[in-house]
Amino acid sequence: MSPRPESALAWIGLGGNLGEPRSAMSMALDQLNNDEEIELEAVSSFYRTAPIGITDQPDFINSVARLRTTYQPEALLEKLLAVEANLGRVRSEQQFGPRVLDLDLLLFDQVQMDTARLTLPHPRMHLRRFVLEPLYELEGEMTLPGGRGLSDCLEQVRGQSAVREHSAKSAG
Ligand code: PH2
Ligand code: MG
Ligand code: MG
Repeated sequence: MSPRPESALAWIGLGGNLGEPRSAMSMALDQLNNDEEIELEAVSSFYRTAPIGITDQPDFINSVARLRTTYQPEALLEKLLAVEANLGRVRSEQQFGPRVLDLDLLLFDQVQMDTARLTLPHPRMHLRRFVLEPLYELEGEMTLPGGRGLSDCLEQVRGQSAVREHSAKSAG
């Protein structure tokens, strides 16, 4: 029997602004947790956030979750894309446009990588309050790969809107 690979911690960003994003996000978390290679450890509150990038679209609901996983980063990314597809995500959507469900791999331990398929940490996470605020709720101060402090990054994006809703547990 081969030994089980060591597990890693991964943080994912969840978002959506079409249909019922809260329920799509909750179902996505269930689907992830049902995978043998993934254990859902923590989920932030849901936040209502103004759209970044293309601003002429509905507000988003955003959240961050911490997973323990025995997947490698690329395999976890494939899993996230599969869950998005299961829950009705259509890939022809505009890059920063409206979507039912978006699952982004933000951090994978302290891994730094940049391939055609995957960049870690997520290249825009430090610019987005809708990511940093829920991440801070889960982890408090943490050092991001590369050495920047989470609260320093958060200070830079305080001008963006992020309103905390109920906790993810009660989301239906
Ligand atoms: N996602 C985008 C583009 N803009 N804005 C907010 N507030 N939340 C998002 O999740 C978001 C966005 C592309 O993934
Ligand atoms: Mg995204
Ligand atoms: Mg995405």
